[in-house]
Amino acid sequence: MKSRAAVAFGPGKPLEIVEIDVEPPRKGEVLVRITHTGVCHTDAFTLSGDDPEGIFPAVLGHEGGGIVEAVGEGVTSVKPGDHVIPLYTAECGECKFCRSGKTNLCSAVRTTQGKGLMPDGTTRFSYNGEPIYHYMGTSTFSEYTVVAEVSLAVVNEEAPLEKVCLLGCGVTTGIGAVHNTAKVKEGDTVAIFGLGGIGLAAIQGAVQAKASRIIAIDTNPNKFELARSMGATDCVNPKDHDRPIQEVIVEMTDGGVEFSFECIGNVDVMRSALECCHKGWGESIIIGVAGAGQEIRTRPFQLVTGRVWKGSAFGGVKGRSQLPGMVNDYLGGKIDLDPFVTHTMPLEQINEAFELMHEGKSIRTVIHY
Ligand code: NAD
Ligand code: AHE
Ligand code: ZN
Repeated sequence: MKSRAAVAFGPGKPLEIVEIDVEPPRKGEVLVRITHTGVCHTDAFTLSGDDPEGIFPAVLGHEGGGIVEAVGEGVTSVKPGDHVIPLYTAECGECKFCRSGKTNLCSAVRTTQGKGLMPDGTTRFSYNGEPIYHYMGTSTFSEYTVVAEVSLAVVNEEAPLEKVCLLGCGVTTGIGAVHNTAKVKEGDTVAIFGLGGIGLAAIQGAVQAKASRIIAIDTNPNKFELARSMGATDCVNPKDHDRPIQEVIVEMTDGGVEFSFECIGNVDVMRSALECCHKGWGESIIIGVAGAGQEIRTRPFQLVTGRVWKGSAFGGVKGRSQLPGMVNDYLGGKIDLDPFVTHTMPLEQINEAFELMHEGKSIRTVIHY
C-alpha cells in the first residue's frame, strides 16, 4: 500500500514528505494507521547524524498513537480497530530481561530494531523500489507503519490519541524516571536539568511524589513560567552564575539534593547533575541521550562518598503492562498532558516542528495525518 511519510534521506537534511510503499505485516507483525505523533529531541538527535545507531534513509518518529489496520499471521493480542501506542521498548514477557523483574529493557526485537529492520531482518518500507529503514521499532512519521506485536500497547479507546501519543515517549519517560528509577518519596528534594518535554514530565512526577523542593534548571529562561506552573519551586539559569551550577544547588539545599535528573543529553551537565547530589545518598539519573564518542566524567571520589549515578530508558516503564494504566490515569486526571502540547500541525509541516524545538520555542509539537 501507499503511505504518506516524512523520510530522513540523510543526516542533517530536512525530512522529505513523499509517498512510500508499505508491505503487509508478516508473522508476528501489525500494520498500524498512525493518527498522531509527537516530535521528541531523540528524533532530532538521530537526524543530526550523532546517533551511533542512525541509519538512512529511514522513517523516524517514536512518540505516536494510532489504530490497528491489519495483523499478520499468529498475532493474537491486538486486532483491527484497537487503539495502540507503539513502543520503542518492547515487552515480550518471555526474554531474560522481561522475566528478571529488574528492568523494562526487553531483548526480543532490540537487535534488529537497532539496525532499522523488522525482527526477520527485512524492511517493510521502500521508495522507488529502494529500501527505507525503520526507526526504534516504531517509525511513526509514516501514516501507515508496521511494528512487532510485542511493540504495541493497547490503550483505552476513549483516550484522545492527539494527547496520549505523548505517553509513547516524553511524558512517560520523565514521570517514570521519577517513580520507577529514582523512586522519589514525599519530602525529597530534586533538581531537574533541562525543561523540555522530558524535564517538565519529571517535574510532574516529582509533584506526584510530593517532593518538597523541585529545582528546575535551564539556560533558556523562557522555560521557567511553564516549569513554575507545573510545580517547580525554584528556577535557576546557569548563565546567571559565575561558578559551577552544582555549587549553587548544593548551597541552596544545605549540601545537595536527594535526586537529580539530566534531561538534556549534555555530558558536562550530567557531571553537574551528579555533583549537585547530597553526599552519602544523593542519586543522579541520566535520561538525556548523548552523541557518538561522548563520555561522562567525574572524580571517583564523588561516588566513593556515596553519590549514585543511574540511567533510565522510557522511565523504566514496561509498555504493554503499564502504559494502558497511564492512559487511564490521564483520563482520570492523574496525569496532565495538555501543557506539553504547545503546537499542532499536519505532517507536511513537520520540519517546522524540528525548527521550533531547536529554537527552544516548543515543548511538544503533535503532528496529525
Ligand atoms: P528538548 O530539546 O525539548 O529540551 C531540552 C532542554 O534542555 C531545553 O529546554 C534546553 O533549553 C535545555 N538545555 C540545553 N542545554 C542546556 C544546558 N547546558 N543547561 C541547561 N539546560 C539546557 O528535549 P526533550 O525532548 O525534552 O529531550 C531531552 C533529552 O532526553 C534528549 O537528550 C532526548 O534525546 C532524551 N530522551 C531520553 C529518553 C530516555 O528514555 N532515556 C526518552 C526521551 C528523550
Ligand atoms: N541509539 C543511541 C541511544 C539512544 C537511546 O539511548 N535511546 C533511549 C530512548 S530515547 C527516546 O527518546 C533508550 O531507551 N535507550 C535504550 C535502548 O534500548 O535503546 C545510541 O547511543 O546508540
Ligand atoms: Zn523520545
